[in-house]
Amino acid sequence: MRMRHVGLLLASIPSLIAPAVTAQVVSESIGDDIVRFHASAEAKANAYPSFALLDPKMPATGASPEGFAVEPDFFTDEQGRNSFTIEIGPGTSLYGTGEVPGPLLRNGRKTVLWNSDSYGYKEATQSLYKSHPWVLAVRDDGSSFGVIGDSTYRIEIDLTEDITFHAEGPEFPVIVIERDSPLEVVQTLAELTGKIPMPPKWAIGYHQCRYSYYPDSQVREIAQGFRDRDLPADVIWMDIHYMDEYRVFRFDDELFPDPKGLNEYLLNELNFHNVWMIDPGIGAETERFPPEGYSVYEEMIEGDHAVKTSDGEIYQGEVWPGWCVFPDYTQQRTRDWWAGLYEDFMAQGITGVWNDMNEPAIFNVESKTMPEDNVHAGDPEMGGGGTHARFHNVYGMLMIKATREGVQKTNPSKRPFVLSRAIYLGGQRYAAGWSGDNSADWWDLEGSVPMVLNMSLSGFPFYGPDLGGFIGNGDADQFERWFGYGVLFPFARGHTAVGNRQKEPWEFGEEVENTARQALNNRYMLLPYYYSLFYDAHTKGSPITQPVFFADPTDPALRTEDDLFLLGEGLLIKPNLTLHGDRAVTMPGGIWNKLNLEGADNPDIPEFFVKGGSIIPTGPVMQYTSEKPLNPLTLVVSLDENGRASGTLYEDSGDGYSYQNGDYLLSTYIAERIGDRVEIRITGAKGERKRPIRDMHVRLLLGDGQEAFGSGRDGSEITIELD
Ligand code: NBV
Repeated sequence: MRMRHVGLLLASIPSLIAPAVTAQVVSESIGDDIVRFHASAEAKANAYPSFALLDPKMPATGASPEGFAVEPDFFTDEQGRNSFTIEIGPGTSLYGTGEVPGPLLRNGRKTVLWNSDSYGYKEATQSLYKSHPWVLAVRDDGSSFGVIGDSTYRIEIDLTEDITFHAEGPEFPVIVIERDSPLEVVQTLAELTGKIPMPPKWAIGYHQCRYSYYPDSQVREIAQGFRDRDLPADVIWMDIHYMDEYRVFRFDDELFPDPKGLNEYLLNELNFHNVWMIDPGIGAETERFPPEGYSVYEEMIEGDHAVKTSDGEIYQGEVWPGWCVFPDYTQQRTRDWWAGLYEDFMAQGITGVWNDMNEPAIFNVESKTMPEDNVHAGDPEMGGGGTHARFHNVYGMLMIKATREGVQKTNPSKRPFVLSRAIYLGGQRYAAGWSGDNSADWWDLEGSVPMVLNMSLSGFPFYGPDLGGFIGNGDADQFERWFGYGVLFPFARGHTAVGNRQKEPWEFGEEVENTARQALNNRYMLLPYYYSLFYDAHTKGSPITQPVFFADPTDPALRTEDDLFLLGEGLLIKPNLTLHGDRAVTMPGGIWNKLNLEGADNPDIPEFFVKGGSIIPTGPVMQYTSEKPLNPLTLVVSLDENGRASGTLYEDSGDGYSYQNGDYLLSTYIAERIGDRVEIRITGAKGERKRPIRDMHVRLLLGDGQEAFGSGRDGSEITIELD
């Protein structure tokens, strides 16, 4: 354990600092057991405002606490990069670092934070689409700390021995969160960097996508296909082929002559929401849009909104429409202009927006992005203008900030839904995310679990992979397995690339379709639980998916468990991640009662286990999230060793903001074994929403698949007699 030093004191009286001590590390508290370190008083004075933190200039709250256990050693490495190392003790497990391929445990690995279009990534790929300068460290005793290296520049995170960050930019602050458990560290990360906004309920249903569904008649047919086959789904997606010559905010008038009519039909006739893609590259040729030209491009030039080259010219890079210009989202006025573009767009009945290619991805250059010496204007709040090297990793995040604002403004009474490919630490404030262009193979199928978990441990809960794989056709077995468990991820979307076979759940034959139905039915039955977990993420910053070591952070055997995951603290998911389902897993200790949902005897459907002490609220199977009221409410009860269990159910109107004025109901249910009977009742309710008059069923899990049942009315006590 290391002791605190006197840096803060010196930093607060800079005039007294003699040159010899200016290299003294400065440390200051920015919250309870949260310490920010600067390499020196000078580094502190020169630090850029933070993009990760909710408060870019988060003030110190006082001196760092006595005996704070973690302290970075700042140094310059042989390549001249500003670096720091935090030593870790034996038995310390490292996680996080954002969107990373390969196993859950990150000890021994290197990650390079540089948002990259990483089509077909595999385990050796060091940079994916997102940048999270963040490591979660779990000590052998389960106590934990988290480290933010608060720089936007390219960073190499080296976990081969200790925790070392090398940044290709100026000195930067290091923030350390010290807590008793990994869960508390992740919750505190959310306090600092922002919790997710509450999504509209439809967005936690199933999403169907393809690159691309077109023309509009195909979109209708696919949505209808779900309804005809009783496959629950809420959303259908429009990828780039809807655009007129790939111009964003423009519709191809042959393929999509009436987007508004399409969206209205989908919503009113089929109860499907829609999401449409918008990329950052603005096509620079105007002659194809006579007579008035392409106004998005023209406004961009007239308004001086574009990123410039180092010579001060407007930068052009090639993407889908050919030569493109790129909005400089580092300026408020450009973000406002961009947000305004959504007004007409959303007026077409659009319910959600997908921002792709926002690393930004550029074709035909080796770097796959714009030159690092390009220039962004940068408002003073961002620390002024600077090179693309400084703004690259936050380019996508600033884009979705503007997109979200625009979408929100057009429909102030609705909760926006935005999906983004590029993200920086804190990006959960603006959008959900997905794992980009994965492949239809078993490595990607099994790797989805640790990927989702490490994103979750990096403060990003609303995330999932392209189910079934983006690149390649895959085969029926693999699609069935991936779909069977993957629809349980917080963001559940099937997607595949242009040229591939159709991958709607019915396209692989009857067996696969049946598995897909079971999987989707399970997701929709669990909606009351999911929605409550999203509310926990929104209010407490709790991760929705959790690794099993969260169930017992002191058990070293759980630290490397890649094949299992938890939904919240109470529900464990055990998929078969290999074709023959023959890989051993380590279950956490304690009581985990098996819960049989649909497909309990189907190896393509995962097994479900409920933690002793938990109550999981479930509802009826539905074809879309607003199809039926929650009636009956079915509580799945798993008692702990003391014969007790508890759980919460969050309900509100499913969209809009009335919940912020009390229009919600948050019920806490408890179960208690008293002698030969178990009593289930409400112990607390918050919110002003009236409890619906409804039936309540109880499934009391007794282990080995045995259950006892009870039923009554929600709000009154239910008793189950055990014999
Ligand atoms: O817009 C087309 C695709 C999209 O389907 C995919 O999900 C993105 O990750 N997009 C990338 C552009 C090109 C893909 C080769």
